Amino acid sequence: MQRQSTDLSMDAYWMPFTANRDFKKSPRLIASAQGHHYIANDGRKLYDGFSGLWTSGVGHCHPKIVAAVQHQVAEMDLCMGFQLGHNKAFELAEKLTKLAPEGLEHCFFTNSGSESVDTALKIALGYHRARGDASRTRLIGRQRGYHGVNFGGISVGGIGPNRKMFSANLINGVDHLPHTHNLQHAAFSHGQPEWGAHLVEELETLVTLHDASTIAAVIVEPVAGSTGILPPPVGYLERLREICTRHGILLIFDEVITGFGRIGAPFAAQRFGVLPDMITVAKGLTNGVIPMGAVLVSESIHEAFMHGPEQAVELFHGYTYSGHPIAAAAGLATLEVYREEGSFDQARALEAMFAEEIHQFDHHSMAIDVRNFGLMGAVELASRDGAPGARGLEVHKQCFWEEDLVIRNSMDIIQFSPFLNSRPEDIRSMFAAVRRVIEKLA
Ligand code: PXG
Ligand code: PLP
Repeated sequence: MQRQSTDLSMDAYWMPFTANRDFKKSPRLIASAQGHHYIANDGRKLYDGFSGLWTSGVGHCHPKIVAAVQHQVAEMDLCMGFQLGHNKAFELAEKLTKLAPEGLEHCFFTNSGSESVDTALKIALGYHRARGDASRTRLIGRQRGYHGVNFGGISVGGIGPNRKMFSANLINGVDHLPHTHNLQHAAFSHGQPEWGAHLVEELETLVTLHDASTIAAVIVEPVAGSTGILPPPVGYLERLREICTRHGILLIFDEVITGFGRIGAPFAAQRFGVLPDMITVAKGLTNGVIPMGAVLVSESIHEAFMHGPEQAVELFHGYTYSGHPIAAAAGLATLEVYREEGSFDQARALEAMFAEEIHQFDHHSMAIDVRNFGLMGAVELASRDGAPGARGLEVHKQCFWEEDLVIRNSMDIIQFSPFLNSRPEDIRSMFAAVRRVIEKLA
């Protein structure tokens, strides 16, 4: 395996979600990014099969977004965001709510998906309280759900390793629906599995157990992403909406990954025709160029807060950088690019070939499942005896060193997140490269 020579001191930087000691023995360092490629420190041009980190749908350093950021940083670097405002935050909120399904008419800005999730959970609790329904405090997530890394997000989240170190301090009164992955009934499904909608009935069981009057909200990823792509079983989200509505429980769609064209529509809510009460977003909001997230909120939730004396703050929540001018400028330019280039339709048009290509792995002896929806895809490899995750990380590394390709693994699940404006031949080459790597694996 090749090595990049570097005299960089690597000790100080504690890298996020990274095997730090392993990485620093053989660092994979990137010097620049342009369009669909990274340039590594050693000069190699690598194809980015993950669109950044699900972030950069229209490619790296899109000239229009770069120009907007360059202009904004010189014009106004920061504007105090509490009791003061600037045009671009209002314009972006307006445009986002126009893009969102009808009914989600308000927008609260954050700086990341994790902050969006914790903000949405707080708004849910505040909403019930504002309506005199303060006993509705219970939050319900789903096993294998990823909702970022803040305390609220890991509490409703369902990824064991993200929770265990903090388990005694997770927020109280949280339950989890079962996840929908099942190798026996739904392995190698194309798109949404036919099997599994019944699993949502567990919510009725939780309502019976706790009483609806104690439950504030349910949060799910419409297509679970980080855990390894779990599309919703046919009928699942529709039924989830019905149960929540019947019991006065708010439904939050965490669309940090599924938002902004990743599944061929502005939001999963539109793709599936299911209207949640709130949507959390980040990543694609600025094409990954500047950190920014948002919570899109229904008219009736927002309205519930707009009472009391007019001079009083309605929601005691906000971040120094909520609605940051540079992020807002990046967001506005990004939405403009999506519109001008027809990015969501481009993604939709690529879906069929992406599905066909990824399902070439269905008959590979090492694959135990292949899952896809929109431009989200996963090939799940059998784990090596006694070394879960080893194969997956090896695929990531071999792709980087031997195939000039960046993809991601979650344990032994190889994940793909191609650009919304990918060239079909690049998607084909990417899978061919991964196939070569897997052939060589033990
Ligand atoms: N919700 C969802 C559904 C996400 O996918 C977050 C919240 C948190 O966003 P921030 O911006 O705080 O990271 C995410 C982020 C992966 C991977 O490998 C996915 C995410 C982050 C890092 C890695 O799939 N999703
Ligand atoms: N910690 C301290 C000491 C602060 O003063 C602030 C914000 O003023 C924060 C944390 C929160 O930072 P942010 O608003 O960027 O989330």
